[in-house]
Amino acid sequence: SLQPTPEDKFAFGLWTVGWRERDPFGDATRAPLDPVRTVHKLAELGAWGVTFHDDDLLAVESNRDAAIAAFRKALDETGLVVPTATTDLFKDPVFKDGAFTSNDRDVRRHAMRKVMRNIDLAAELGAQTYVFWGGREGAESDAAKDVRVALDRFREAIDFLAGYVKEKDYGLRFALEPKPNEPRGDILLPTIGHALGFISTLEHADMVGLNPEVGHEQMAGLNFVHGIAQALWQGKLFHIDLNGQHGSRYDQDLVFGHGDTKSAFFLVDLLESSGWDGPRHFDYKPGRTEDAEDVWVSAEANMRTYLILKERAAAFRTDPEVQEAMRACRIDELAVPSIAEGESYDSLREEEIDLDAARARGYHYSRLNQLALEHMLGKR
Ligand code: 3MF
Ligand code: MG
Ligand code: MG
Ligand code: MG
Repeated sequence: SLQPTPEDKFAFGLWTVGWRERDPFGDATRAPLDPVRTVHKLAELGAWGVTFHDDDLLAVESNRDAAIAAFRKALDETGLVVPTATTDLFKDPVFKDGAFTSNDRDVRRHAMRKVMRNIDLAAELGAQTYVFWGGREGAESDAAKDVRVALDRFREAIDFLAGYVKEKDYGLRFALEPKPNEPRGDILLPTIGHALGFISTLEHADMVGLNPEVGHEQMAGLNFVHGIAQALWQGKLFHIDLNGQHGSRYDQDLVFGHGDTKSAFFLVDLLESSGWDGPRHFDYKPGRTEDAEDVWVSAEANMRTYLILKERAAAFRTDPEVQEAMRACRIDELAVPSIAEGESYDSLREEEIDLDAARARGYHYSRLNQLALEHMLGKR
């Protein structure tokens, strides 16, 4: 069915539907949205979870305790869960040169305090994942920042905060969110690959993984499905930000599937066939043109698109013609180890390949690709 239910594990950030659509050229086009209303509305639409930056809770109530109490009450009333939380380390001008990697040491210490305070709240609300998007960790000039030293400070902050979570026994895991640029000219940990490399150097590497976002990898011209596959392969997909993007331009944060739809199809196919049981978390922005009601139409569209693609991907996988086409492509042969168990170096050296036959052999991918497209378009 295309009606979302909590079993689908759909989650939205408060900052997504709550985005007021300020941009560098224009003022907000929508009024602030009360997080309490968001929680009720998301539950009504069949979502399962809601996520937030510390400051998102203050959208209409500036008293932090009152804001948290109202949010908690809405969660209790609706049964919506908080799988994930994060820190706003980008909006306040104090972070203009970065948070964990600002050249200003006082700012770095302030950033860590801000994170610790919200980690306490995240743990209280039962979150399992704490996300870090280092939106201001970067530079516009290669002369402005010693990147090697900045990475030392980045690592210091993540190690320190991971140590804090372990000491408190919160059971939270960290998920780093790569992004190549915007709002900084260049952001540290720009891609999934950079972030995986960084994580391998951490003291508490076991509890740190990734929160990749569709549009962020596509901004860098990369294949998101390949990035997610490698993150899964390394056991480092801890969370995911689903949205849409048209290639390498500014961060569009479109509705899921409203960008590169074919990539979205193969992404859902990968998540579903790999048994991903984490949140299907949407990090999109309703368009600047949309009014207060359109916001909910766009929220629904994310979930509906996911469910349609899930249906289409399952049909693709179970179609006997597709299975036959996959065999013709020898996709199963890739699962056979290249070297047999216990095989000697000499045995490999002595074997010969019929080069002319191998050169001539086709892989028949066009047929398979077309079958995928036809399933995706509902033609099969
Ligand atoms: C920016 C983002 C961020 C992160 C968020 C959670 C504001 O492009 O994607 O959204 O997802 O900070 O870490
Ligand atoms: Mg984005
Ligand atoms: Mg974004
Ligand atoms: Mg994101």
